[in-house]
Amino acid sequence: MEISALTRSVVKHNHAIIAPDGYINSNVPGWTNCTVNVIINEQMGARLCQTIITLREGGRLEGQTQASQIFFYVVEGQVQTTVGGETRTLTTGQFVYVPIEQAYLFEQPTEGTQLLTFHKVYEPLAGYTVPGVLFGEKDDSKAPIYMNDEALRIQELLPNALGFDMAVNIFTYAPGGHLPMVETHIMEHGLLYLQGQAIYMLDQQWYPVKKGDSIWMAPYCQQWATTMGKEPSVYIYYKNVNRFPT
Ligand code: UGY
Ligand code: MN
Repeated sequence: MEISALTRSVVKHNHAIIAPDGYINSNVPGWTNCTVNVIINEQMGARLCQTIITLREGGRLEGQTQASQIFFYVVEGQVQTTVGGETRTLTTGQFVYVPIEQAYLFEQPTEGTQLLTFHKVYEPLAGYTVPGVLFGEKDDSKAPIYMNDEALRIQELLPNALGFDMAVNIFTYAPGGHLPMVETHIMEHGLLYLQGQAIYMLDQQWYPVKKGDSIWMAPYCQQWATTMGKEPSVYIYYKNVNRFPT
């Protein structure tokens, strides 16, 4: 029998691992017939919000973004999505980016559909227009090799353009793959493991992680990772980008 007093989750001042075993549900106005878990939020010192939403039959997310843009990614399942006058059925691996001040509707999900969201307060940049609605998908053929290492591939899901102040990337590590260096940087990350297992080093502490785990890394939280086991490890992650370092 598992011991309920143990968990792999940790919450520190500059990083957190959130494993699903500790989830407690939140009610979010306008999001109905679903379970919402707020994984990362300003309450823990972060400047982004990350949620995981599990939709039941009849599940519905209806709302209007305000100061924060929201990136919705289908981790599993299928849902009908209407944003900016366009209706599409989104399935596993597909996403929609919803800019600020934009109405959105998700409805008619298959039972158990899981969505990941990243929210960030949008910082306008003089001379650049606010991004519009964007649909897209995970596509391994669009994931170039990272830092000349055949074992590492990154797909950028959002355009690399100054109008955007957030990036969302999918990082795939083939067996044996690891980050080429310990990263020390100003950007913040929110992250969800989509596949496999790994060892993550955060602020000189070592954590075993796997599919379904989320990680928060504050600015300057030192980070390194290596995949573990015989299958690739894959995560989707958020990063704030393209703004003046105040
Ligand atoms: O883009 C990044 O900073 C990325 N290489 N970091 C990470 O995967 N922890
Ligand atoms: Mn990084």
